[in-house]
Amino acid sequence: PEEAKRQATQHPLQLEINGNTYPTDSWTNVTPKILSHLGLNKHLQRDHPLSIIRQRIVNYFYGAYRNQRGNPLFSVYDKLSPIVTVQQNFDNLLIPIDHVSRQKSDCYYVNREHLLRAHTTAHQVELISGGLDNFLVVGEVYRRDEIDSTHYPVFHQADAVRLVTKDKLFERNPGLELFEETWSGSLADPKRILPSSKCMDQTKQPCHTLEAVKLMEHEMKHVLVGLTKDLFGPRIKYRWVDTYFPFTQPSWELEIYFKDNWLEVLGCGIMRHEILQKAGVHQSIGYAFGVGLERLAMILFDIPDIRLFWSNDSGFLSQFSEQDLQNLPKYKPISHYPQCSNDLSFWLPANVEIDAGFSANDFYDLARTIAGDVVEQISLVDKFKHPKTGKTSLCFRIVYRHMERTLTQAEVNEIHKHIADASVEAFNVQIR
Ligand code: FA5
Ligand code: MG
Repeated sequence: PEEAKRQATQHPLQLEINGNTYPTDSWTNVTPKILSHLGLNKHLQRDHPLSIIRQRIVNYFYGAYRNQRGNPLFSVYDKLSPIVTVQQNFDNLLIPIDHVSRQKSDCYYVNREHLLRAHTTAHQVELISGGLDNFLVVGEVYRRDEIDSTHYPVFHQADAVRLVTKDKLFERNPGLELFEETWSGSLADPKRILPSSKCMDQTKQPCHTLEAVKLMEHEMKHVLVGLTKDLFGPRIKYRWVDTYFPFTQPSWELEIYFKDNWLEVLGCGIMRHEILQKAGVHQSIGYAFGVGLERLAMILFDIPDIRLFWSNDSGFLSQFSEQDLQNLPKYKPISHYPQCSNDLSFWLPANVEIDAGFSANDFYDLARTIAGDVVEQISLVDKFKHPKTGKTSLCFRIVYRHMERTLTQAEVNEIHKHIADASVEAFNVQIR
């Protein structure tokens, strides 16, 4: 615990990751606990439920698009390093410089220049620049987030890009055009990333013709509904919801109706033409989408807790097999160990408030680094300001549960104490 505390509260001068050395700086916020996920490749592990979902998606795309010789059109990249540059994860995708998703409180930064990818879309531009026009990217992504049964700071995504030329798109309607005649061919300098507020614009991009956009939209939605029906069965209820992504316009989310709720499963849209231009593609239009694998797997296998995907327990892993990809078994809980809930209350230092000098995500990371996966859930249950001192008091409820055995109260108390001590050290708080 002493070592965990030290590691959680300060960083070495440099980090050695996958044989590369990265200098640390004031942006560094990756923790050893988070870095321990690199290379685990659950999406490639034989018989793992995430690997089974990956294969179902890849096989669906292999079947949906074939060339004249009958070979799959799409190629798959599932071993790309999750350490990417700020340029790959944000700039290349036209994500505004002041966009919330860039914040230190939302991402795991190795340093000012490098981070653990927050979406598999980060690889889009390098692959297109390399000449690819139909591809899938699968891998784990990293986001700082709350902790509960459906949120874990590492999860998996599959992304796809499909580019088509005028001749291909209008095979049956020669004479139609991808680009407006009135369009000069130049767009705003794609290297200039402007600050801008998140605004939804479902109109087509000015450079595209309406025919081209409508045909692409139709093809994309047809394929994605096909994938959804392949996974959830032909009778699944779904709907399209307009949304905003900086890298697509127009953009949609696909939701499915599951257990009396609409659940978002993927995001997609018509690729911004500036991105293609930057990657050296001038004569094509493209669609792109990104889907989360855990969300699909939790529904399809009836897996109740997202942490189970990281379990090495043979009682869990032995329940799944890639022998029969079409027949997905329902997960049978091994056993239910009791939860144990402890509250931790403290005063923030004077003049410090939540999101002004103290971030709840920093506390979640500290707790996770010290206690590991026995922390099932953390929630902020109380917050108030002392009328006289002006100091802010916070109360976090930490729910402990071991995945494989019963924790004793004494064990929990000891872990809880370590978290309290480390909080004092890291955030200069005063335990109440
Ligand atoms: C993205 O990550 C976009 N890059 C997707 C995209 C790609 C849009 C290409 C357009 C073109 P979003 O943050 O909504 O978007 O995540 C995409 C999907 O990942 C979600 O629909 C969901 O299935 C999954 N996902 C997102 N956050 C979580 C989470 N915390 N836990 C589990 N799954 C998640
Ligand atoms: Mg979303």
